[in-house]
Amino acid sequence: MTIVESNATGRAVGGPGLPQRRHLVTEIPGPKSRALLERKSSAVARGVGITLPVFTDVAGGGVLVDVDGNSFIDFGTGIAVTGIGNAAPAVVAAVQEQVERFTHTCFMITGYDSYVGVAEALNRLTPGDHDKRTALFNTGAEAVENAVKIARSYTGRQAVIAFDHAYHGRTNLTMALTAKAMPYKSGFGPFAPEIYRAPLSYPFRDGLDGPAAAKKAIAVIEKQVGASSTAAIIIEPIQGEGGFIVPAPGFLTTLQEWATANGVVFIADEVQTGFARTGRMFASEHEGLVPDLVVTAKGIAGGLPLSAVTGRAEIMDAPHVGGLGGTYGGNPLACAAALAAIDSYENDGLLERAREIETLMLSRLRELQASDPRIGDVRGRGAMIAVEIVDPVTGEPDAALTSKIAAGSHANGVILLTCGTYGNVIRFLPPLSISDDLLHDGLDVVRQALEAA
Ligand code: PLZ
Repeated sequence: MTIVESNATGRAVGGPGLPQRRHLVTEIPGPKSRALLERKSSAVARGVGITLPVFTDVAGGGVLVDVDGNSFIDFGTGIAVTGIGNAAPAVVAAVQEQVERFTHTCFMITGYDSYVGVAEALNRLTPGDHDKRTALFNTGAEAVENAVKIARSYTGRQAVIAFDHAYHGRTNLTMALTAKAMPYKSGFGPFAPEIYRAPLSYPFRDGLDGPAAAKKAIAVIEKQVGASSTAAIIIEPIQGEGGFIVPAPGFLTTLQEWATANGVVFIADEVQTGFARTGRMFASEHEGLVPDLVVTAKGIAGGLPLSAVTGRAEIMDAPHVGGLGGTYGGNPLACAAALAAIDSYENDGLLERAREIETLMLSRLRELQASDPRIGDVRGRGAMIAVEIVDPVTGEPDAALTSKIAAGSHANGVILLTCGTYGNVIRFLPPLSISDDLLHDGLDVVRQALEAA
């Protein structure tokens, strides 16, 4: 049985050349993964969890092959990262070319053109045609922290408004912005001050239209914080970890109008929603939203660690020279990867592909919902789709059933992630390089797991 490709040296290679099929050859986890799991538990801190008990050999297209030779359908993309496909050939080539020239200089010491190129691309692609600037970092959380620094520097104000169900990271400031205690915050306080939380639009649960939900949030901000103390509002245009919650139309734009009228910086956290994931380059575009600052990461570099803050030149340029940076921010390998990935998002029909995936997945999942009342809601955009699992009688979240569906899917060769404040949302984040056949096969596995649960 050979299911992995190899190169001239006999080393396994990933990418789209891998056989695109779900194929299990051992029990899950297989013997090699079990041995690695044992080493993990004696070598790696237990706080670093693992969703599927398997270790990766190669990945590409729409599959991931583990060290025992089991081929999984990838509905996770490493949490919305490898949108253009794992080991995408253009990214591999760009990184290989760069790694032989130089691996690092620190952009704050001596520059290189790929950093500037990524900044130019983000300035061009993020919503709005105003004058923009970009700064590069390593992770989503680090970019969020910097967006807050920049907004505070620009406004001279301190308070930051985040929302119910928000996820912005695991560093100290971003833990404070993140809404969910377990597993992200419990025991890790005290948290950064001057963070306040406003209610979110959650159409499935609050029944409010967008402007009405925004009015509620604005009332909280005005009464509990005060507009004149508020530096920024930060929000995910579609919430990721919080449950793939698409706010009601008009929620985001009403908030933004209020922010603009009150000198408050509007920050869109597009870390999970960015780069064609939702069928647009950025999810803000679905509502014509033009954020003051846009935070990006994940999909930006095809799997290499890179993040960015992009926004209005006058806001971005508020911090003093030397006020922003970091040793690795905008690392040359990550920038080379990003230029290749961005080119692919723009020129390989990936926006259209994301919309096709949306159509296929929504219709299959709504069909399932029609015959199974445990699916309370089907929602999402592009290749960012979710189902909310509920008790059919009470409508209460059913986290236990959700875990069973995920476990049943894992055991049958589908990488499937859950999310949500109540742990009752199954989320689908397939790569845009996946075939329709694999989407259908993966959805069949999920349906069977739901029926069996
Ligand atoms: N903002 C909207 O989705 C990362 C993290 C999962 P980092 N989401 C997945 C986990 O359990 O750690 C994320 C996000 C949004 C910020 C972040 C943070 O990005 O690159 O993980 O720091």
